[in-house]
Amino acid sequence: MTRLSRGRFITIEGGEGAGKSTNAEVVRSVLERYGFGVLATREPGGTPLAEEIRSVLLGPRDEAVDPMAETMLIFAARAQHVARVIEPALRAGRWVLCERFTDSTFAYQAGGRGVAAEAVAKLAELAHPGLWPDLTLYLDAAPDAAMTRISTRSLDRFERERRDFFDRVREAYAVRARERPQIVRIDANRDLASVQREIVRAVEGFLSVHGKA
Ligand code: T5A
Repeated sequence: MTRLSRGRFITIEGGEGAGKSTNAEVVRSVLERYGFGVLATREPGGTPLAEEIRSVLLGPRDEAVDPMAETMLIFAARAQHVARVIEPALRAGRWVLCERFTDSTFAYQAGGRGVAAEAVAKLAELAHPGLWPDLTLYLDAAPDAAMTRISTRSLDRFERERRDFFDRVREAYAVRARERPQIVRIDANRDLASVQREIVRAVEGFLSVHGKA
């Protein structure tokens, strides 16, 4: 097995139905082919406590959820996930592949809900000081087409939002992708085979630079 003293942290981002779960498998298989041990996880969630918070966040409810309360619940789950799962794995030299992380909070809570981006940045610094993804694959898909892909599922509290919410989420992702060179935008509107070819290219490009001790 290829072993680095500290593993690398890779995240997959994008809107609903963009293909994160489907393509996480592709990323994992490339990393394993190159000999890296991979821990695959997701947010919100990834530990028993954080999964409980996920259920609270995603379940439908009659009470309107205050955007800052929602943001703090997400960061409570994230702090637990980072402390108990992500950091120990990285320290042990494993690579962590996480579906969604703080870029989701910039997109959904800042972009979608209107929470100040500065507040999200402050909470991020408290919940995961100094930890940011080494590589983020951002699957950019037009909301209408991506929602059609998941239309046969029962929809969670976020997926029931209106179209303009998802437009704001997408715009916030676009801003984030322009600001952070670690974010690689993948056009996820194309057929799955084309998307996956580009993902393999992006991961192999990353490995050629960051896959060595
Ligand atoms: N949230 C989360 C926040 O608001 N703030 C935060 O900080 C965090 C971390 C989590 C929710 O929480 C919110 C955002 C979310 O609403 P989730 O289940 O983790 O929810 O995320 P979702 O985006 O809801 O997950 P989905 O399963 O809906 O989307 P995926 O994983 O992006 O899509 P996937 O891979 O399941 O694919 C969906 C379908 O599309 C097909 C697949 O085969 C599958 O059938 N597909 C394609 N079809 C054609 N062409 C392609 N290119 C395709 N790619 C995939």
